[in-house]
Amino acid sequence: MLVERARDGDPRAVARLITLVESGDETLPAIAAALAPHTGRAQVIGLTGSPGVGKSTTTNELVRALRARGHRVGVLAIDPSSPFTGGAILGDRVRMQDHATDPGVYIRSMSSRGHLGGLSAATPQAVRVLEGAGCDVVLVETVGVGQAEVEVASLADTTLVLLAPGMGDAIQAVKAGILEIADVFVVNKADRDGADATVRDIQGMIALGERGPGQWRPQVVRAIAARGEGIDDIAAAIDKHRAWLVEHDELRRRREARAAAEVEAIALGVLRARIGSLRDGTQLSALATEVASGATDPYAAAEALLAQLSG
Ligand SMILES: Nc1nc2c(ncn2[C@@H]2O[C@H](COP(=O)(O)OP(=O)(O)OP(=O)(O)O)[C@@H](O)[C@H]2O)c(=O)[nH]1
Ligand SMILES: [Mg+2]
Repeated sequence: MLVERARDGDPRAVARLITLVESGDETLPAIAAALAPHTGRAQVIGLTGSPGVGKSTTTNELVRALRARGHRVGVLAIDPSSPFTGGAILGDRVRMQDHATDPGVYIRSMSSRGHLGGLSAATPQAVRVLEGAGCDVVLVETVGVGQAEVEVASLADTTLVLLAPGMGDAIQAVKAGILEIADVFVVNKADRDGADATVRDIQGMIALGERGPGQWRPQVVRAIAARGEGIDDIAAAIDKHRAWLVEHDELRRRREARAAAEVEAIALGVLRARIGSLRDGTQLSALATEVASGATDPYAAAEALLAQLSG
C-alpha cells in the first residue's frame, strides 16, 4: 500500500519508505519486490567532495535546471557518519529550500548507519524508492570522507567531484583515489582566488592518466554555484557523459555491476546476521572449542559453519 501511495505521488509515503530503508526494516524485501517493476530507468548522478565545497548549493541549482527540462527529481543527501534518522541536515535543507514546495521534487537526507550493508545497501534502495515515486533523475550527495565517495561512485551513472580553489584539494584528490571515480570535476567557488590554478592542476592530472581509445576523459567545469553560474556547463558535461555511457554500452555495464554489488551486500548482510545468531548458540562455540584446542583448524571450522548455515 505504501508503494502504491508513493507511486501516486504522496510525499509522506515516499518519506516513510525511505525511513524503512534507512532503518533496515524487516519489510524491506516486500517493499523491494513491489518497487522492482518500476525501477531501473532513472538517471543517477552522484555529487561528492570535501565538506562545505558547495555540493548542496550545486545540487539545488541542478534541480532547478532539471526541473526546467520537465524532469521529476529526487535528491538524497547521505551522511555516512551521523546517527540522525528520518530528518534533515539543516544546511542541506536550507540550501535546497528553493524546491521545498515543488511536488516534482523529493529531497531527503539519510543516514546509513546501522543498516546491514551500510551505504552500499541502503542508498540503492532509497534510489529505487525515488524511482518508484516517478523520479527521472536522482541526485545523490555524499560528503567526501574516504570510502563513502567511492561507494557513491559505484552507484551513480555519472559522478561529479567538487573541488574549491586553494585548500590543496587537487593534491588531496589524487591521494584519495578520486581521479578514478570522477566523470566530471567541478571547480566550484570560482569567484575565489586560485580557481585557474586548481583547474590547471586537475587538467594536468587528467593528462597524466592512462586512457585507452574510446575511454572517457573526465571533464573539468568551473562554477559559482552560489550565483547559479556554470550550472549549464555542468549539465552539458553530464549530458555528454551520459551519451558516452550509452554509446559504449557502459550504462548497462555500470548498472549491472551496481546490481551485483547490491545483491552481494544484501547476501553478506544476511549471512552476517545468521552467523551472529549462531554465535549465541552452541554451534559456533562448539567449533570454537575445537579450534582453540587444536582438534580442528579454523578453515575446516569455517566450512562446517557455512555448511550449517546453508543446510
Ligand atoms: N564564494 C562562494 N561560496 C559558495 C559557492 N557555492 C557555495 N558556496 C557557499 O559555501 C558554503 C557551503 O555550501 P554547501 O552547498 O552547503 O556545501 P556542501 O558541500 O553541501 O557542504 P556539506 O554538505 O556540509 O559538506 C555555503 O555558505 C555556500 O553559500 C560559490 O560558488 N562561491
Ligand atoms: Mg551539503
